[in-house]
Amino acid sequence: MPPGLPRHAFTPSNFLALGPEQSGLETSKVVVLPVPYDAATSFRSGARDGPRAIIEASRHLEDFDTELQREPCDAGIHTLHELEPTAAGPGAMAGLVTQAMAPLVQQRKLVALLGGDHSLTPGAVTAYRAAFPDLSVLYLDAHADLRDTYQGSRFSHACAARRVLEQCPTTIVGVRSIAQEEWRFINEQRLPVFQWPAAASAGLAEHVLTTLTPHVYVSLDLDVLDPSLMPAVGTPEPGGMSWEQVLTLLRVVSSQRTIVGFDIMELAPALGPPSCAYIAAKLAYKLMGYALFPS
Ligand SMILES: [Mn+2]
Repeated sequence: MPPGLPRHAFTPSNFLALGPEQSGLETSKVVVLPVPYDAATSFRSGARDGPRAIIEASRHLEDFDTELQREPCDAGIHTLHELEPTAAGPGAMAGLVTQAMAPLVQQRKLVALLGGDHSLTPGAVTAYRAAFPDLSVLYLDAHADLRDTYQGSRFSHACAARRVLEQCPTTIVGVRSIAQEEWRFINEQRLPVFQWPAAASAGLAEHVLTTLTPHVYVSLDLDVLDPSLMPAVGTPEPGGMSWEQVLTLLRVVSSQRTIVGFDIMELAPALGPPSCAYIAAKLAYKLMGYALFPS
């Protein structure tokens, strides 16, 4: 920073607007990877603007987490530059995500992928699966994303959970929109898919836990939340999970399993009020806190 001005005259543009002592790559346990890519969406696009909006909104969060009674940013949060999209298609883009994340995962960083559309998640899981052979994925989404192909592509965001399932056990929670072919596939394979609101009960978290291995990657499509809270998504579905239901599930999972990485996907900020980017940022910071300091 230029000499002659006090440090508080400059707001860092990283996640949580952290100063250099809390955001160096070497010393940070958490690494934020923004990926402004939405070429694989099917309805309304705009998720390419999600990462920037989340990081911008995160500067308005308090560092202190009242539930955990500590500042998770004490572990250090480094924000990478945005990963540049490729025009070679979502399969190639997911490959770039794997490449970008692999060295970070090898260093046991907690990588927080900010999307971007859900087609990026299989690439993140590839990086984590290489480092944690017993990995499982907790996949929160209004949609099952289990089609084998969609609109001519195996790498559409509507196929993301199918591509994840090919790599490791996958548990899907919050589903309330499903194609008949997905319905048949779920029943044939006896997949752990918790449909909403039918699965909403006090025992949900314990039931979900029985499906998860010791190391868990959390993939969260923001459309799992009810659209009254989170309208800024490309494919909103009524009847979704509440803020408290999502946090309770994640907190219980973090207390019984190790959350090694996560993503927050599909925020399309132009499709809703500014509160949506703030909610997405807060969710990312809550997940960092749960993963770093399990209660
Ligand atoms: Mn979805």
